[in-house]
Amino acid sequence: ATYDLIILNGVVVTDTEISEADIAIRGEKIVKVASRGRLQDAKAEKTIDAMGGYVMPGGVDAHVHLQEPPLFGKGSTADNYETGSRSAVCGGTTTMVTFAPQKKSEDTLLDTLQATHEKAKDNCYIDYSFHLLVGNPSERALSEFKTLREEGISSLKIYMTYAALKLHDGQILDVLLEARKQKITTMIHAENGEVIDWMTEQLEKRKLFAPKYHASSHPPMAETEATYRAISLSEFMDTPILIVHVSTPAAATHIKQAQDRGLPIYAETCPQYLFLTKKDLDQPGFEGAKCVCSPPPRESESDCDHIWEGLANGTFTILSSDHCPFRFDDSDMGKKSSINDEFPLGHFKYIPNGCPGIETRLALTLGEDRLELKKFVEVTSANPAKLYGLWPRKGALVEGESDADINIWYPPGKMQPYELTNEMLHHDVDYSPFEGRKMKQWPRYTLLRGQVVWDKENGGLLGKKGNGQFIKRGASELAKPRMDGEWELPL
Ligand code: DUC
Ligand code: ZN
Ligand code: ZN
Ligand code: ZN
Repeated sequence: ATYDLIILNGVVVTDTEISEADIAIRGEKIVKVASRGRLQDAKAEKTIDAMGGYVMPGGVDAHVHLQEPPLFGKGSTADNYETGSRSAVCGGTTTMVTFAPQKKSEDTLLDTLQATHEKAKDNCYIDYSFHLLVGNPSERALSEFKTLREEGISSLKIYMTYAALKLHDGQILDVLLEARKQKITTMIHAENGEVIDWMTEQLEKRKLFAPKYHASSHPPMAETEATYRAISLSEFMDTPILIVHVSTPAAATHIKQAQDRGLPIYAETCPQYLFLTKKDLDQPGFEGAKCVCSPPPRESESDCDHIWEGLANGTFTILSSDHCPFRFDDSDMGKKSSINDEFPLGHFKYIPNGCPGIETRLALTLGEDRLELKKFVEVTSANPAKLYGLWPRKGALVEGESDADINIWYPPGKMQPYELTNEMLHHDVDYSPFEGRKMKQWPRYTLLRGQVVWDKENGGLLGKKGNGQFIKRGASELAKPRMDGEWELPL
């Protein structure tokens, strides 16, 4: 046969085009995208009839926490590389970029990278790479950025909050300067840690410990201020940044204004800021702990509307899950590790921060019918690939260049609307913050480098752990300094 697999009768959607087209795959690659009918008589080992469903590049989730030690409150992440990537593939995500976390007490990044490779190796259902999480930008760590690039790592993340990770502004400048030299994209968690600590003390004085006070302890101002500070530091150093998990309309406005001035400021948001609000934290008993993440779900649906608008108008470059899973009913490692003798109903400040969402990101967002289809592909697949140096191998359907990582969705209206339950999901977590949501979509088939790894109606998960490969990444396609040459100290 000429081809290994052809996909007929789909509506092919990329970030730039929608067309009635058929796709031919040979080995691991897309070799032909042809207008309807032209592949009808082609010889192929196997044919999939997409029946008018959307055919899109596989999801790229560029913000995933797996197998991390306690960093964000008590407790460690529930999913390891196996269960996290299994959950990903069952929801149509074929590439993930997880964090390789360096602690404050560690001097080197290369050991961190090595240790994270060991966690992932032979365990992943999907392709993967790492962002280095820089907890200690020591001279040694900074001098290793060059080697990181040679190892295929072209991005890192830093924090402006969390005792275990927080960098002060001078350290952020150190990181930005070296990142600029090495063409590394810097992701920033922008919340003002001192404001959070101060608010936490005020709440404690008033004996307010319930999960909902997590939101009070992380006021929008803490995010807005830190976002503007991050933008200022980035502009000063003329180096691109990506602000992760933006939740606040005022922060989005600062980002938009910086972008309109031509600054290389990129931003990410996540489904929790599209679908959850403070109400989800304000549940009877300890239930609200399920939705404790940072930044927290915000005040009202109008905040969510603003975040949707930011996706539509390009303020947000990417939509990631920030999958950071903790089990709910687990008093050692999970949300309930924040319950103790002193705080029998829990204390918000000890609740590990994070929600699972790697499997629900695509279907939840697509099913909402609120984003144009090309925009959906752009923010969930094409842009994360472009931003982090994976494009056009990932996030695209380019003949001869793109891996055959593909989602085939149900034709619009074909799926009976249903309610999401945690039982449907494949993570190692005992809840979903999106339990009970009305869903209209799910991937019918998912392909990873030409192999059907998910077939919803025939066996479900068909992929195997170990199918996923580490992907070496190059420089960002999007994030570049405005000026060429070395940064000059302004005198
Ligand atoms: N926010 C979370 O909710 N979890 C992990 C880290 C973070 O910044
Ligand atoms: Zn703190
Ligand atoms: Zn973060
Ligand atoms: Zn995160």
